[in-house]
Amino acid sequence: MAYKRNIDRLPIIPADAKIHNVTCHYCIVGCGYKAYTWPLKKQGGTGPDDNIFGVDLTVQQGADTEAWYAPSMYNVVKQDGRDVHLVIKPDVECVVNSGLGSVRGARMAENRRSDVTGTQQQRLTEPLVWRYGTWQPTSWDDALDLVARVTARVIDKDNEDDLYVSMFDHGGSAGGYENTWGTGKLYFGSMKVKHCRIHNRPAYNSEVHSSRDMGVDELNYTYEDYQNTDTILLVGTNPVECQTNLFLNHMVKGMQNGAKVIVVDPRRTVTVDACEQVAGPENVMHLAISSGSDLALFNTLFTHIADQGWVDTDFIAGSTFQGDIAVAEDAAHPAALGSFEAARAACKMSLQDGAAATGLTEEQLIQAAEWIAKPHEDGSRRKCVTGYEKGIIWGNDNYRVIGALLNIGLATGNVGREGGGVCRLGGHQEGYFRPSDAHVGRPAPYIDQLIIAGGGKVHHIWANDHYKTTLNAAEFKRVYNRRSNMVKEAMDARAGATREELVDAIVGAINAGGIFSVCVDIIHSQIGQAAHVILPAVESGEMNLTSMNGERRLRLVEKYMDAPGSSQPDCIIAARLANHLERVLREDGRADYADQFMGFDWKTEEDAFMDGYHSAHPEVTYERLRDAGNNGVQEPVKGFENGQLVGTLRLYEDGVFTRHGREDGKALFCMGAWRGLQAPGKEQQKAGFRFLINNGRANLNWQNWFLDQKNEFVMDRFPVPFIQIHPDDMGDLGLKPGDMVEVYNNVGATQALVYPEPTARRNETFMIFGAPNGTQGNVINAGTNELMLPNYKQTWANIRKISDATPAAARVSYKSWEVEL
Ligand SMILES: Nc1nc2c(c(=O)[nH]1)N[C@H]1C(S)=C(S)[C@@H](COP(=O)(O)OP(=O)(O)OC[C@H]3O[C@@H](n4cnc5c(=O)[nH]c(N)nc54)[C@H](O)[C@@H]3O)O[C@H]1N2
Ligand SMILES: Nc1nc2c(c(=O)[nH]1)N[C@H]1C(S)=C(S)[C@@H](COP(=O)(O)OP(=O)(O)OC[C@H]3O[C@@H](n4cnc5c(=O)[nH]c(N)nc54)[C@H](O)[C@@H]3O)O[C@H]1N2
Ligand code: SF4
Ligand SMILES: [Mo]
Repeated sequence: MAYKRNIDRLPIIPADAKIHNVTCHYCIVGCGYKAYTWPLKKQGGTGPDDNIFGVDLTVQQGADTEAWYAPSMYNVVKQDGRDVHLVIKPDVECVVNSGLGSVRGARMAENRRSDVTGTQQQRLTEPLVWRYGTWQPTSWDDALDLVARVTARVIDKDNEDDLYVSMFDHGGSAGGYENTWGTGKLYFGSMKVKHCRIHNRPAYNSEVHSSRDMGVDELNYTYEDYQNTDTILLVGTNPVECQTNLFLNHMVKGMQNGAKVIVVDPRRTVTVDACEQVAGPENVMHLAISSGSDLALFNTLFTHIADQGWVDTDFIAGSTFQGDIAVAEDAAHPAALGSFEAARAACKMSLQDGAAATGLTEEQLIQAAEWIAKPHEDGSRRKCVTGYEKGIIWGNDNYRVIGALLNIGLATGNVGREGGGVCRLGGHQEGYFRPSDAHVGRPAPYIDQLIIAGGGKVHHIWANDHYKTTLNAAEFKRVYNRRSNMVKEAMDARAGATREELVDAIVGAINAGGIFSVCVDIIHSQIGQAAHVILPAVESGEMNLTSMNGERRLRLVEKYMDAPGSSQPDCIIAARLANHLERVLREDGRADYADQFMGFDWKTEEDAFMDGYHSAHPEVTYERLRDAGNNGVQEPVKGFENGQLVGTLRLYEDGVFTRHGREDGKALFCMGAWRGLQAPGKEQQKAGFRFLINNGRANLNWQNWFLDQKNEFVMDRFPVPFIQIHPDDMGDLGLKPGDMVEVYNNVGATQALVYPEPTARRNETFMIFGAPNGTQGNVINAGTNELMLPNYKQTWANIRKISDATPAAARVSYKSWEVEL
């Protein structure tokens, strides 16, 4: 058990503690927190003048008191070189979370690196270079010189195709406007790297091509829309566990105000359970569709709603494309786009066919259509807000499915209206600001497959770990280990050589099929085990960082602690790498090319912010964001009036749709008919293996466990990844709770601990993704949609027992996750 959990007292925050604005850097919701710091040798007192809360702490506080914090919200960290107490607690004034925390955000403090309390000692403190058969610590100049020299050998002014880049495109945990600009300016400004991919998918593309092509930005509402709507439609998302305070602070209020809820998910989630408890089961529909059948569902609902005349004819006439086809189906558009009537014809699906494809009853389909679109008795329009996420983004036929869902929102006039919106619920926070990526092309190159086929000579990796989180991961790791080892062996063979000799040796190994790998991370990750140079980055809180949340709320996280060792913000690492590339190219006599790497004389993250985001949004500065506090401003920022930034509550309130870049400002409908499991190899896998290996997230774990793996609270709960299985299936396989199983199929294998789940359907399991000791991605095949969107969710495999529960697994509770709220 973590030491703090046994602690019986914590220091009182003194009245004069320093206060910093913090947006939780984990999920998209971006809850407001305050970080309090004060010198180690000082403590507050119980008197109202002696503590930050200004209350008499000798008396019992009320249940909702703010004058409180939990052990997980406390740590001792360095600030300006001195030890300070740190408390990071939820901010009641923040409209996003109104003082709520979550099991992730409320542990931000305990997950900071501390030399006093010993937390997160895994954090990297200095650059490491592969030398003498292992990783050796070194200076930034030494490490970056090697990276620059090797990189410079494989790139040229008009050909950067041998440099492969994997980079985050988000805000919050890594990313942020500073860091996406730093990396973006380097790879898309100085260079035009086309062999790049994003942290969560094997290409540089959009998660929601169709929404954008239809003219609709995917984050178009404001969270309040959940509070004043008639129906909340949740598709392929599990907000209790993944967007926790959006659920608790906004969706729950909506249900309390009378909203009905429809959840589209093949499995019963804790979200379904929580909605039933809040709204009453009669106001909640769980559409437990067959895995991957969303398109059939949406096309059927669209057809029925249109046939009943429950559409918003004024909106369709005024704000959507009139005519037939606006964009034809082609290699870049997996469905044609056009008018409402054209889409109605193309998507036509009867209740009978819809029921057959989804496994639902016709009654369920009719009721869902009524809850979404049937006007009120007085004839007024029904409001419906739609939130969707990875169940369809990483699901079957991404382009058509998202298009079909948006068709319903557009047809019913629910985009750009109060109580409406068709939005991604989101993953990380957002913070994208980069030069154009048009040179990448569409469809974008499938980077993982190219690497597996021997492509790429130098690979720069920024804040992601494909070993744990990509698809076809077993094959990727096998090839990547072999290719990076070729370079390690060449380096080992030249131990003691000069820099020039070493670079020659590396380039020799690269040309023989090796890959030189540079990993920028905050810990020594799994793909980092294959890397030759490891560069330590800082996290949110160790730098100033701007990002926006799922309702486009832009905030500044103020730096409240020192970075470990010599680690640097990602934007500064990108700048120093650019500086070194410029120098090396100039030394090489390639002055023209070297000139392209100028403009990186940033000293701080604020310099990067001013050079990037601020240049396009001149009214936004750190100072103004600091003043805007944890409520920030909703993008797009329209101006600065009376000392305040002026934002935008909701997009498209004027009924003009622009995301596709069309001059007419009209939204398009998507003409994508249902076509079964679309990605290559999925139908065969489904036919060949017994169990659906549905996969995704759980409340406690954050992403690939990069911090979790050194956090006792998390590891005590799940020492290894779980797989939820119906007890009768467990019986068939001779399994007990906690047993270790191997999950295997035609592309790979992985392992997990068995967690009984009585609400699961037979032969349908759910496994947590991204764990360090059981990568679910090992059993996902390489199949993507036409635009290289991975289909992580539709995976089938067999299961066999490996061992009885290990001692760590035997201690775990296997109780139901459905708890009384
Ligand atoms: N099977 C399956 N696979 C999936 C998914 C799924 O649902 N199922 N989901 C996909 C999705 S949506 C996502 S987002 C991805 C996640 O995949 P990844 O992006 O690979 O996973 P993260 O855990 O977000 O990776 C964060 C890495 O960045 C490092 N890091 C954290 N903060 C910083 C920082 O400030 N700077 C730097 N340089 N490094 C930092 C961490 O140590 C960690 O190694 O997984 C995808 N893969
Ligand atoms: N606790 C926690 N929260 C997180 C994260 C985390 O790691 N931990 N990661 C963040 C990130 S980066 C992301 S992208 C988001 C993801 O947030 P979500 O998308 O909400 O989470 P997932 O668990 O990936 O998938 C959501 C649901 O999709 C369902 N699903 C599977 N197949 C299908 C299908 O065919 N159709 C439909 N309709 N549904 C299907 C799954 O059963 C699952 O319940 O979460 C963010 N929040
Ligand atoms: S809901 Fe998301 S943003 Fe809010 S505290 Fe939890 S992890 Fe952080
Ligand atoms: Mo994500």
